[in-house]
Amino acid sequence: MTDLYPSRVADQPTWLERKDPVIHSPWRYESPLSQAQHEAFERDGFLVLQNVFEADEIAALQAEMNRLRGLPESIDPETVVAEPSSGAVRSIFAIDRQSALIGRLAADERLVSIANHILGDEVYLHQTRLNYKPGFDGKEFYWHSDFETWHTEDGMPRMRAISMSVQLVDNFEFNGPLMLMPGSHRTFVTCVGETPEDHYKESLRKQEYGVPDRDSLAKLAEQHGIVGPTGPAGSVVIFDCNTMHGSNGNITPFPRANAFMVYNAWTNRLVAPFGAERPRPEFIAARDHVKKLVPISGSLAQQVRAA
Ligand code: 6CS
Ligand code: FE
Repeated sequence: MTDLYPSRVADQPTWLERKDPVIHSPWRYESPLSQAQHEAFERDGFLVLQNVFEADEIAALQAEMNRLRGLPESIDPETVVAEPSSGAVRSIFAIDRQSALIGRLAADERLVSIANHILGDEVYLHQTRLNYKPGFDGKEFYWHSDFETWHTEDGMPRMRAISMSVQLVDNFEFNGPLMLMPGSHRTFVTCVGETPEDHYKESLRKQEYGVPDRDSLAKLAEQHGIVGPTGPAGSVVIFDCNTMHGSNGNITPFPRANAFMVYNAWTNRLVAPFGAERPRPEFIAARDHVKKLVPISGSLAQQVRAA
């Protein structure tokens, strides 16, 4: 398959035009986004939705997040990533497969219907994770395009995937919220440096490869600016797979936790990595056990009561 976005192959970074649509369906009256939201996502490469979930649903998610932070027996240790310095839990991957409630959240009609609309296809979960960004110890996520990694290391062919970050606690401007460069999704910044063997063992703690060069980041920030959407627990940040983003460390006592789901178009399923010897493991990039998501309606809190 032709590599439309070759990265980590040259010794100089380059800028490539995006070759894929941002939204793969036309806006219609019955679309799950308003016309203004549809146009905002197209223009900026991200969208923030507030008050998507009810208070009892958020409470159920927070209880589940706290339960999982204790790393119960049921959590596969391989899916847990610790903070480089303190050893505190930084992320738990494949969380939809290890928590019935997060699995239910990922399949919720309020999220999947938007993914179907933006990606113009049925969707499956490429990756899910619970990010804890603990108080005092939460380290930064340096600037990056997710697609650069998913294309180069996972074999994701086209820019036809989106991330949804459901904020599980209030996101303030000071506890390390996500920062995005609006409009950066239209430029693919290639990276230099060959992908090391088993790169994910380091990159999920602190990413060193697949990291854009400083000149490119400065130029993108100059052109597009930087925004750091904040919002109450239950807000959802939806962003395109190629929107440049990162987040600062968290030295406040307030954790910044979110449930992070990546929806990939069914027709965009992974092939062989475009820039790595071997594909990353299934818990980071779903390849073999993928299934089309059937949207589920109703309260998440019901799921807990029924369990
Ligand atoms: O490598 C990855 O797939 C993950 N790393 C980051 C920093 N964002 C995307 C994704 O969760
Ligand atoms: Fe990312």
